[in-house]
Amino acid sequence: MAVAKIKKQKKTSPAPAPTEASEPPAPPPPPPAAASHQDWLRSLESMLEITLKNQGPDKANLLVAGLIERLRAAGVPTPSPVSTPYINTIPVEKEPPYPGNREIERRIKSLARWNAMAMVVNANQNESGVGGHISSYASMATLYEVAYNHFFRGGEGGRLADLVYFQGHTTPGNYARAFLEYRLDEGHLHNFRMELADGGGLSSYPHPYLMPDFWQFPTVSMGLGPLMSIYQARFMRYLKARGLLPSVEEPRVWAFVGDGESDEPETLGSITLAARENLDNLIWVVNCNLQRLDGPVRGNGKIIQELEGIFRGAGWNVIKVIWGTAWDDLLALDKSGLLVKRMEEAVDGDYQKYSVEPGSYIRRHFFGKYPELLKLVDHLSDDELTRLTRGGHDPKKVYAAYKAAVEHKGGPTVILAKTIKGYGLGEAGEGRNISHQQKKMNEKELREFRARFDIPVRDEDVVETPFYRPAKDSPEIRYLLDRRRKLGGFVPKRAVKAEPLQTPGLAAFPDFAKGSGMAELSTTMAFVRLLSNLIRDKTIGRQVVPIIPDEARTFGIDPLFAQVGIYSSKGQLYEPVDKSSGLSFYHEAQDGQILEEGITEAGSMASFVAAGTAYANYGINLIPFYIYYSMFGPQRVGDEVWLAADSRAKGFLLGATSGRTTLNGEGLQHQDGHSPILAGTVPTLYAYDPAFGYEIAIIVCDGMRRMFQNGEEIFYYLCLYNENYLMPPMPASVEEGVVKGLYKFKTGPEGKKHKAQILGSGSIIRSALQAQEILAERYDVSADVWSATSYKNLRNEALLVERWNRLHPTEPPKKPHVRELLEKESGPFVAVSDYMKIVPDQIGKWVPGGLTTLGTDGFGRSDTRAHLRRFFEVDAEATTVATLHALAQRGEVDNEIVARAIKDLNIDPEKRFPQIVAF
Ligand SMILES: Cc1ncc(C[n+]2csc(CCOP(=O)(O)OP(=O)(O)O)c2C)c(N)n1
Ligand SMILES: [Mg+2]
Repeated sequence: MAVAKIKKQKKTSPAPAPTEASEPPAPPPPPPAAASHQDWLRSLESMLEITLKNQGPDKANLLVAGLIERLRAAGVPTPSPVSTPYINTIPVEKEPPYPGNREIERRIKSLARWNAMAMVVNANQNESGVGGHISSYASMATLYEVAYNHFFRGGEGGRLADLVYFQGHTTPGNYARAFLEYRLDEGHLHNFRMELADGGGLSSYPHPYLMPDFWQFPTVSMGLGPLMSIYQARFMRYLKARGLLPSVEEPRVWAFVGDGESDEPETLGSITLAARENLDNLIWVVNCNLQRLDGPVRGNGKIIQELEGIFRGAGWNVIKVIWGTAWDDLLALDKSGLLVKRMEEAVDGDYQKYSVEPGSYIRRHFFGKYPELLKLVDHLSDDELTRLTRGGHDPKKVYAAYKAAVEHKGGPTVILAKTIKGYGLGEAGEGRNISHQQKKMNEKELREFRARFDIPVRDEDVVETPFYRPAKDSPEIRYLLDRRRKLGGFVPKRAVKAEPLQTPGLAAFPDFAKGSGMAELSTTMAFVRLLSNLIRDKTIGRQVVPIIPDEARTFGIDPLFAQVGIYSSKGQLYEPVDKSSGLSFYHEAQDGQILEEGITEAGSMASFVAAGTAYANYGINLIPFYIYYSMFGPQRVGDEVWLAADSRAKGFLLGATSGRTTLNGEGLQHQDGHSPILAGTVPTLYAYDPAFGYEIAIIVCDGMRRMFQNGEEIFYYLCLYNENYLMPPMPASVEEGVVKGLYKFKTGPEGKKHKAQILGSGSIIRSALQAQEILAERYDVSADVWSATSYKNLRNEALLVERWNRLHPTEPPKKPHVRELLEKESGPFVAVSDYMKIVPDQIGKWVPGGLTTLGTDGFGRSDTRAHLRRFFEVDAEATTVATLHALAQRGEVDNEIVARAIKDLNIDPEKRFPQIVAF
């Protein structure tokens, strides 16, 4: 049809309408029917020339853009220009009528504005320094309200709710809305940012950990919300492709993003994925209030134009909402294109200035640049000039954009909405650089605010900034509740509906308890075997979500490619070069189970969070296993791990190729000696450093039971190594010890003169086991070797007990588990770790007689394992000497023996020490 339209237009005159400025020359004659390509080109050129001459470059631009648009509509693939004129993308004639009651919606919005402002002002009046933000929500109110009244779909009636990533510091607006919806009461609002108050309070920002029935997504660490939203929308498609999404209408993912937030690499870093994956379930709304915290986002340029170019280049559908309805008449009158030219010329710094100055300033400086433009606004008073609103404050424009966005097919949409920071705050912060920090308002400012938004608060009460909510049966509340009912219930709302899984126990994996026989393998390989067993498991196999950032071959996971396939929305359109290579060929499939994310730990972590919170967002328990290069875990994406905890994500993080000396050859950047410390900082993360296959199986089974059967909202981190050795059979009765964090693995020989205890973890337990032999054979010492699977667990338990004792001084004191365990043993305690010494040191204070620790502080080096372990002093010899020295300290062996051992074991006592900073 569109093609027919193009053909039809050939016959009509393409010349533009004459302008007042000059009479256009006669239009070129239409080319004859059989015109050649050259004739067509010439005629188009002359049309362009005429437009350029008479109407200026902007109109010429529009003309070409219009032609390209026609081609595209006719299905002809055409490259998108990266930028379009600085006007609304949706022309006024294509705007749909507004479906709601504008007047009543304005009243609701005004009340939300007032209550949001009052919440922050009150909080800071009662307790100065509590903080909160007024101005960000003030700029967002229309963007949110139109969505609340017409777009956000709730999760009632068996459907899945839209997933909305609200801008982090606009929470007062969300709370004010929930108050008007009668979901929160005044008490809650009074306790904004007073979470420890009696009866609880409201968290400063969206934190599912703190308000688990309300918030779904933490967003206030800028950049993470947008990133998460992309992977969430993609994850939804993955679930759908695998038949795991209930067959209901697909929910939409909305992300509200600050324009300043777009500076974060995480915000824009993955946008091409959204276009590549045709995520038309994803809508971003960038609130372009032109300001960030300190000042303008792009004072010398235009953030909207910059973002448009980036998003269009990445293949997104871009809808600009720049100008409010009041500008439509002016734009229609502007036949010369001069107004659009002026709009393009002014930079964001200018626009910010126009938002704080009176109409006379706008007249002089904006319109006054060209006499023709001054004429254009002759009929408007100065006051009317200030009321020429920006698109993001105009519900009609915003509605049009949202409607176009939800109807857009084939790719994600970004709405770039121009607003004013602190809108409505007047001198208290509208458009001011201090706006972001504004937390108080004086009486005059409050009165102005009240008048501007018609808030029915009495004169004498204004200074008290009382919260205001009309009665439940008032027209406003009835209207908004009715809208929410029609849209399926309240948003945001976090509801856990997932059925518990029957997770397999250790008995389901007898091979792990048996050990590896004569076969040497690494803990990574042991884990991969467990993973493929789990994937094959009849009850939970389908729930397993393996996630990997381009390292499957490094970790030996590639056989899973053929087994369950790599998820690809397009399937596999080519024959992989390694198709004939058996099990590990690169097999992409539309229902693939593996998320092979490419080289993006940030993206992989985002997928982990999406999978690990599916129990709350989609009502389905999934078991994510995200395996990555251990150095690029919390060290690289620490804030996302923190976010995972706040999101109450469940699942397993697996730091492979871990250990500072076990990963030989790779050197400083790759050798991880600190991830357990970072994992230790995350409250809901259980950190383990297992040494053997059966330990991994025990930990994973126990973790699955706790998370997916019992519903505990926790997650796990396991260090995995790539050193091959025989995996021993499981000793009797060690399961509890493995889970708690410490158990005796191998008792030393009988009949020796001295006794010692050595704790090892992960691969480096081999240093302890070899030292056990050396000590017995050469130094008459019987050392017991323990596997310390989790120092974090031991420490946390001990801290709890210690605190209980402190607070119950008259009751018999309890004993920390680690103390209870170790005080029965004799001899000094030595720990050896492939991580920094601070890892075992965590339990030092509860170890009878103290703990000697060997660890790998300092930068890694590329060399062999043996050299590295000697260098970092964590090999069998160093462990032997440390044990002898500890015995000598207790007066049990002579110092001469230690000196002799240093010599015999070829240890250079003057060698340099890898730890860098010394005092
Ligand atoms: C990662 C991170 N860095 C810094 C901050 C502190 N911060 C909070 S709001 C803000 C400015 C936000 O500007 P913008 O995104 O434009 O949002 P607006 O308030 O203007 O809507 C900053 C820097 C943060 N929350 N997260
Ligand atoms: Mg901003």
